[in-house]
Amino acid sequence: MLDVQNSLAQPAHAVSVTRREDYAPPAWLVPHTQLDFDLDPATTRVTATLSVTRNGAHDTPLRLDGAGQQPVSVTVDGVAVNDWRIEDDQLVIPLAGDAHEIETVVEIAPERNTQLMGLYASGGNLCTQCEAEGFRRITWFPDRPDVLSRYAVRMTADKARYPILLANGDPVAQGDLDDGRHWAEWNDPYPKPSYLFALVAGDLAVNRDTFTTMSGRTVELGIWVRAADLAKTEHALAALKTSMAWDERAYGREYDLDVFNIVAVDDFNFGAMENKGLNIFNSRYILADPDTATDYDYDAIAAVVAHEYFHNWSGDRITCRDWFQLSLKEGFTVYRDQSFSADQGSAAVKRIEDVRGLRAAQFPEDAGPLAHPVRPDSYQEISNFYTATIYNKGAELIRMMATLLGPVTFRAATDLYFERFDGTAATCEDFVACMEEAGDVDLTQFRLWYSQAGTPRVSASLTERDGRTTLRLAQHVPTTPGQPDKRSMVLPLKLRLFGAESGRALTDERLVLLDQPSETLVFEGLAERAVLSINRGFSAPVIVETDRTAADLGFLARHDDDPFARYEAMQQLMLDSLVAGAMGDTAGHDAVIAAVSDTLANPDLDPAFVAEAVLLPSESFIGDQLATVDPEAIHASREGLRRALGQRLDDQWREAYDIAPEAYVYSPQAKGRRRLRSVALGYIAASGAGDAATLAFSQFTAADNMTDRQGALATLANSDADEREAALDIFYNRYADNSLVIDKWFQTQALSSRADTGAAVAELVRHPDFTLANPNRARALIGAFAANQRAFNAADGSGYRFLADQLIALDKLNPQTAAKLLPPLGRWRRFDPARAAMMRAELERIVAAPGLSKDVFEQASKSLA
Ligand code: 0A1
Ligand code: ZN
Repeated sequence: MLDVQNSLAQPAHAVSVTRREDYAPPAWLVPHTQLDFDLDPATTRVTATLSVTRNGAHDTPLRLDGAGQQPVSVTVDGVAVNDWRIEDDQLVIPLAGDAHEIETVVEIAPERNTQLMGLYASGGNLCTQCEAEGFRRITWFPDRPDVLSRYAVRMTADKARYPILLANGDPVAQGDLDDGRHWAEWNDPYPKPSYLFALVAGDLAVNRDTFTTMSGRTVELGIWVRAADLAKTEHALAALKTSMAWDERAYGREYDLDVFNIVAVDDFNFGAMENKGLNIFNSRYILADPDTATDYDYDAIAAVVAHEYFHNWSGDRITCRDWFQLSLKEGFTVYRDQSFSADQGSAAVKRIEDVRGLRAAQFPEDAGPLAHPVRPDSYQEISNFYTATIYNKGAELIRMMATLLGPVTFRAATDLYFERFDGTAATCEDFVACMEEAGDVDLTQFRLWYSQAGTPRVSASLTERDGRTTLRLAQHVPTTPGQPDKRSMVLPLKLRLFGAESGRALTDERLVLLDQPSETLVFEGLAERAVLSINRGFSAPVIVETDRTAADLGFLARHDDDPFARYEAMQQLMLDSLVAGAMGDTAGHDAVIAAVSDTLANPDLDPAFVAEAVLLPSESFIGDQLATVDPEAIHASREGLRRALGQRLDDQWREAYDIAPEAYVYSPQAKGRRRLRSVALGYIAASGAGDAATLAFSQFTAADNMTDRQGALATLANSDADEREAALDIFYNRYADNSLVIDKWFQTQALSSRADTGAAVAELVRHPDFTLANPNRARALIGAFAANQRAFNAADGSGYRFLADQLIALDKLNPQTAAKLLPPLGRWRRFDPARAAMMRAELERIVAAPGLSKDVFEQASKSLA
């Protein structure tokens, strides 16, 4: 093992930590902001005029955030001044009075902005991204979310190159200039923080529609894309209108401006951004047609469109006081978008998908070196806190409060919240206090969910004696970095007992609040031996350990009336068998095969549910159950069970696969059938059947939609068949000019279960279409590879070295995106000493890389600690 004790290199910059406890209100407010942009990709001149007012009695100077730019000029009340100074990237201006007008002029270079924060160029257009701290890269400003200002924006640009000029709020005026340039003015009447500012200048076409709000106002909707993509905006536009109507119905929230614009750009660090009245999207969450987008893409587009739209209230009208409160808007908005999606199709399948996502991303985060509370206490770089914990665990917290209050009271509580905090920058505490007040409940102990990191573990066991059935529940909250001692939390557990013989429910569903280290529940007079169904609907985001036997789990997988619990029983049955299989014991196969067979044969089940239920847990999730991850043993165990399932249930897979082909429609039913077919194809291939590659290849060529085409391609990509190369070539050539589909081509290869995937990926970074400059492309290849447990954790350390090389190269262009790729290296504690040492060595190499960003430094140094 390497000696790594004192070898942590120092970063080039001093580490500065921002702490929640240091929050102080802003010294100066900015009621009004006028921005004038003379747009040009090489040099854009930004003139900002800020009306500033002293906030309370103090004598501190005005401090405006910047990012290294030199002001061309500074004036106070129309007079040029030179008594300003620059201190720690802040422009410090002494001011005598209580209200002044400050004008600064700066020049910035959007075309050189590879970080994609601030004003940047994408696909020949200019656009902005300001959350969290991008506005300071545009102009000097108190760039913090609790400074709300009314913005008026004027843009001037070359008319031929940038015929469309958009900003927040409503268009006010526009006109032409003599020199081929034109201008437009926009005005946003709602005070907003700087992170919600946006502008777009480009050559864009629009898909327009209108929406009539519940009070009868007409809103002009527009989705702006490059002209060639216009036909791919229908689904997003429909989703937008459905979201607007849903938010009126479900939360009583009406849209508040006369226009709502969405712009799609190809280069974007995240999914999308909720800028007031001008959402900017990663094009992957807008563009769809059946030929290029999968069902998964369609669902994700609707979810992200809804998410950003819902932010208009949970984010824009009520924003966050400081970035420690990020989950106030994100957790709540994810909960809102999850509820929206659940209402559009199968709520049960949506819940299963959401929990699978939570377990894939958030549970490992909560169990590793980057674990942090939903409301963190400190950060070095806020961009690193756009995490599954803030978003997805945050959504689970809201869901638990909704469960505790019940739907009617929860709605009264959100009404209270929206009414009381409208137009302000609020805190997580404000939200909880509204829940408490409207729900007339005491959430004192519940608040620990915001402050304690780590996934609670619950153990549950049923015993029977003398006709009494006793349920023993105990909880344990693991230690996490900086939090050695944990207190017991409130865990809302829905549970029900079933008769092992009759299959009948023996009790009603109960909501048990486990708020002690352990508790005992006694059930008297049950007619037969009971089987426990617990954490139904995944009512608490916890890990439940039970002593249920394979027979009990198989029983629940067949009979539980809660679809999530039924899915969960099957998953547990599979997991137990897979974990045993990784130690060489395959005796558990039979019980899994029987339960899968019965599930496939059950005519009452929705195919979409069946597809989820019969899918084996991922290799990573199996690894999460083991003290030490053995990637090869896990892979072999999972492939072994897949093969056994494929062979033993061959007839049933073929029956599921052979359902009559239908012309493509996007509906929950059709989606479910496609999903089940593709799962069946995977099992047929896993069985080693001689015709599997032929089947996959003919599905690939005959498909009239991307779901079936990519499903077949993924199956072939895992195989050694001759058809593999042919399919990859056909796919590439067919979509060579569609970057979103080429991302799928890279990703499918990076996720392949073949033994040579590491070598293939190392080759693919040299492909002419590969670039680190586009975040989608970097994630499609590098991110997907790092998520491929077997390939990434190759015993010779080549996967670790490769990721570190790519990360160091990407950091020079785009620190935010680079930092997001780092966490797989931080999982070293979960591996054997040889792998752990190699992972640590790569983390050390990253920390020592010259000119490292603070984004990557924070992630890498915390991962080593
Ligand atoms: N608020 C956005 C997420 C987002 C955060 C940071 C960004 O900067 C690169 C972009 C988007 C959301 O929740 O959708
Ligand atoms: Zn969001």
